[in-house]
Amino acid sequence: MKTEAKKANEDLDRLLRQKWMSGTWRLNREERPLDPATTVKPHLWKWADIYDALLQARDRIGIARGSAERRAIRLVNPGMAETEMTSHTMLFAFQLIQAGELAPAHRHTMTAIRFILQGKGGYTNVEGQKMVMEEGDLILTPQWNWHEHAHEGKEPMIWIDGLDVPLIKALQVISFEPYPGTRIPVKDSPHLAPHYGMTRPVASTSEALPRPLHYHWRDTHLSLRHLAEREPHPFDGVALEYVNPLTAGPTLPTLSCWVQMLPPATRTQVHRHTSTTIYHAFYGSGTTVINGEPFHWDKGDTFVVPLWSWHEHANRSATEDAVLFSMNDAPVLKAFGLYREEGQGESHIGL
Ligand code: 1HN
Repeated sequence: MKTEAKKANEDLDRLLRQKWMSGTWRLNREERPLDPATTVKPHLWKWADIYDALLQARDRIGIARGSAERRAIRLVNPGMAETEMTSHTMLFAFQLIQAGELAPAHRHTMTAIRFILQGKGGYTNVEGQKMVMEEGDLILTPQWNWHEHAHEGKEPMIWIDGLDVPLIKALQVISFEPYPGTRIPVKDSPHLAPHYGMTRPVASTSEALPRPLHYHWRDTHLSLRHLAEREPHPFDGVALEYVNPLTAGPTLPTLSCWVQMLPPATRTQVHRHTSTTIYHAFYGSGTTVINGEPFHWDKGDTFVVPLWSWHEHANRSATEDAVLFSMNDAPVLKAFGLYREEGQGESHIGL
């Protein structure tokens, strides 16, 4: 009797399959977990390895229109070997450009951020807005904006590229277009440039909204120092989000960037949330414990904290500040009411 019923069920399953249908009674436990389950692995990349890879690429890979348009090294999450992404939603890469080189113009439906690590004299041009890169600056390339990078200095420029590639891929809306001309004209006439920082040339006839795409380290650093005079956030330390001043919302619709300082010999409390974060140690050294496993970081190291993982940070130095730059996908989760956060209110890192 039992086997007959089983056979009838199998017949039904087969019938449904043939007609491109399927019964919901087939759902298994893995598809209905109590807690979010992720394939993203916690992982740390050492700066020495990233830097060595960049130098090798500098010597071997030329950048030119139509061949390699960018010389960038991606961080591949050990849980995402097939897609070569850093998390299920984000890609983190390190780009090197030499004096005189041009990373030719294009645009795509992916959104990008750049965080500048080394060099002087490089710039990125986003829709005619030429932004000269300085260490610690954050520069945004919103989706579908024409952009190119060039370098008029001497020493190589190195920066972080952060993008929402895997998210846009999952939504199946990747579009990529090479720029039809050679260079994006720089809008430097007062009549064309919509905005100069918080001012506008009086001769300008433009009523375009300002495009706040460039966050200078000199400003960020001052804000961090001011905030450091107050009580640190229990889970995040002295932490700032780069906001979009036109919307008062996150840095970008899909990505939020943060910078956070851990004063000497301080640690944060353990918490977890449904967003994923990629951290880069801008300076200092510390330890981040992810689901009980310690990850020791020094300047330049980069690591992933997957969603719903318990984590806490500590500054390992008793005398020097530590600063982490990070990018997360929280805006996506918040937009759909999927952001959840839990705190344990304790710290396991002994100092
Ligand atoms: C891209 O357009 C840049 O414009 C860097 O510098 C890295 C990784 C994947 C897809 C597009 C850039 C990228 C990228």
